Amino acid sequence: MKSGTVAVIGRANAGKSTLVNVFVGEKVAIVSPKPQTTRDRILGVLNTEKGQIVFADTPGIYRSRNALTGLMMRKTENTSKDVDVILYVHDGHAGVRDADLSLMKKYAALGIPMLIAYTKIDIMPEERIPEDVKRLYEGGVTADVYPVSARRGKNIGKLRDALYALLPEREALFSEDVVSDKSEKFMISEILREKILLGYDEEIPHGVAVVLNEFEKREDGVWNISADIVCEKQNHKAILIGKQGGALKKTASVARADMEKFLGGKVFLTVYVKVREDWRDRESLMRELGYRPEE
Ligand SMILES: Nc1nc2c(ncn2[C@@H]2O[C@H](COP(=O)(O)OP(=O)(O)OP(=O)(O)O)[C@@H](O)[C@H]2O)c(=O)[nH]1
Ligand SMILES: [Mg+2]
Repeated sequence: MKSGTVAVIGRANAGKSTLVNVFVGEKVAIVSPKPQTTRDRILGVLNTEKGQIVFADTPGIYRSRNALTGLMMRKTENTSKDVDVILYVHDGHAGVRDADLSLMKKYAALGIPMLIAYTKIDIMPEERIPEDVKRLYEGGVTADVYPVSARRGKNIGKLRDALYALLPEREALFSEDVVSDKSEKFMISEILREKILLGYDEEIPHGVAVVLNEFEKREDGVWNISADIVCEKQNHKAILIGKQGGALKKTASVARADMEKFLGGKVFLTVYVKVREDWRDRESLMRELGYRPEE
């Protein structure tokens, strides 16, 4: 059977996690309209009669000077070097800039087979696609380009077949019932972070980490979950909580609904907001909050 790993790489907000979720057929990575949604490498596994593809979703390429971004970018770089195929995801709707060409050429130069997913074609004029593909080619990018829409499921099958064609004949890396390398606990904390990304202006979620202090199924089947929302500034705490706690209540209630879907049971959720001044620039705090370099 065919089996191997595919690193999903590209700029922040390009649509990588959405694409991985569509391939896997389950939500293994959270998604939001804000850049830097994904902070870890997340494996998502697809099994078909053709074989197994292990997608490695990665933090999107983003310029920002804090230590957390530095750590995220190292995770992306390390992932790109140790896979069978690179799937470079480009947001077609955003157009093609010189910086995109440089990034594509940088990853192509690693010498690993590479395909380009030119995504979000559902929200752009169709006639721009061939023009952009020509611009890529003339700009020195020779990888095959697959126009897709993860949101509409367009051309996903074609891209999947092209990926299989590049994978070696090999035994499966994961057993068939595995969809992700991340734990339920990780996904639960990510669900809460996703709702914060969706519910607040950019500067707030970028400085938020979620830590679960309690994650336990009671005898009556109800999940007891208690989470700290850790932010980096005192005034962010006030915004997160909102007037009479309204904003936090709303966030927790949307998060709880999604957690219940994910766990398939009732959830009792308690959230607290804490401040760890500028944690994104302090290695020891980053570690404490779960952001560590890979071993
Ligand atoms: N219209 C449209 N929107 C899309 C498509 N794919 C993703 N999006 C949207 O684009 C935004 C970013 O998607 P993500 O999947 O989080 O992007 P990402 O590349 O993983 O972003 P980072 O993790 O921040 O690097 C979200 O609002 C998605 O809903 C698509 O095919 N069509
Ligand atoms: Mg992502």
